[in-house]
Amino acid sequence: MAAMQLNWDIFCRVIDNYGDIGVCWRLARQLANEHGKQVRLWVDDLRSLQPLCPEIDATCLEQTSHGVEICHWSETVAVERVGEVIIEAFACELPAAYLAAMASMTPKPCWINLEYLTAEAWAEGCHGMASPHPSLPLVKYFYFPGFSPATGGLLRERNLFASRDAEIAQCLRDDTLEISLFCYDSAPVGELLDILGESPTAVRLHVAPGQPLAAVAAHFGGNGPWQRGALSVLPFEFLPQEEFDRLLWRCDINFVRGEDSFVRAQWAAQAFVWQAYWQADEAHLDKLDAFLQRYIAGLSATGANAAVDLFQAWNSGCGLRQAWKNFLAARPEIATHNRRWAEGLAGNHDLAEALVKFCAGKV
Ligand code: TRH
Repeated sequence: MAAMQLNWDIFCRVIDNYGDIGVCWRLARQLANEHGKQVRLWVDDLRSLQPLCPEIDATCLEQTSHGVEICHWSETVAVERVGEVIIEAFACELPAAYLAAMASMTPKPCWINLEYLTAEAWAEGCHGMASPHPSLPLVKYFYFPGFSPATGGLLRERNLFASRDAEIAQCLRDDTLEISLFCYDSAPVGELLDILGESPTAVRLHVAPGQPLAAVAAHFGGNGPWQRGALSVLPFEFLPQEEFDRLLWRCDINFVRGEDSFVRAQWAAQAFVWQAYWQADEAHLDKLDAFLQRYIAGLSATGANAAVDLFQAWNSGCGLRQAWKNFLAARPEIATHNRRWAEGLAGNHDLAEALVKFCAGKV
């Protein structure tokens, strides 16, 4: 029966970094584990999934992990079965043979283009829009994640807040300020390190591998760990996705980037600083402004200015020193605000659940 929509195929083409596969991997697991769907995740680059899910074998063309069937997506892939729901992540363009197989099905499958996250208002207008295929009898629907009930929501597992709160409750803490760093190499990392190195109180900076670690190593030299005054800088190995979430829960301030870590920092309900993924024509700055406008509602003028100034300084490379000072002063208010912000967002539907309902309504 079509309305059951048991078989879901998610197609993911890795452009760069870990955001595309990070989002698809979370969605695939949630659909399988919370909604009982049989999910096949087609990925063109299994090596980018492997760090997030170390159990998989990046050379194996078909395997199952966390209840998800993971298939290597090559251009010559043979189509034995077409899902009842097909998710084309980030307009990755389905293989022509697969599209033809979709078009021959009765009833037609539900075809979704899962879009990138933005807080910009236009995403609300475009969410759910239908786009008929120019020549095949198929309709594609645009699905926009977002921060308001007029969008497709954000990925949030059912037990997420309970797991987070349990982890924080059992976390043994001293007075050290714990910070995680996951950013692009365009961020003013050297300046941040200098500022943190002057801290009168203990700071522990956990540095992600790749661009963040390269930026730190370029500033300090060597491979770390490093100690500068009261600042300890600790590189960490790439963590499985659930472990990365836990790190964010345990830190007082999280520097995050892109899309998926940005959302996870919000669920962590700790202070965070976001570096947007660079886009041509400074389009990422519109994304940043749109998010900040929503996010600061409810903060005092001082708290709002502190958050806006630090996000902007981190993204532009200008004014970090003063912005950091003001942010630290406002941190208690910002941390309280972030918990409220996360709870407010959780009042909206979670993306996986909303997507299941959306697709059921398109049969
Ligand atoms: O890696 P990113 O920069 O991804 C970006 C963005 O998604 C951007 O919008 C997109 O256009 C571009 O990729 C192609 O940042 P993001 O989105 O935070 O994704 C990182 C993923 O890696 C996220 O799922 C968290 C995960 N991660 C771990 O699981 N373990 C780790 O140790 C680290 C550092 C990250």
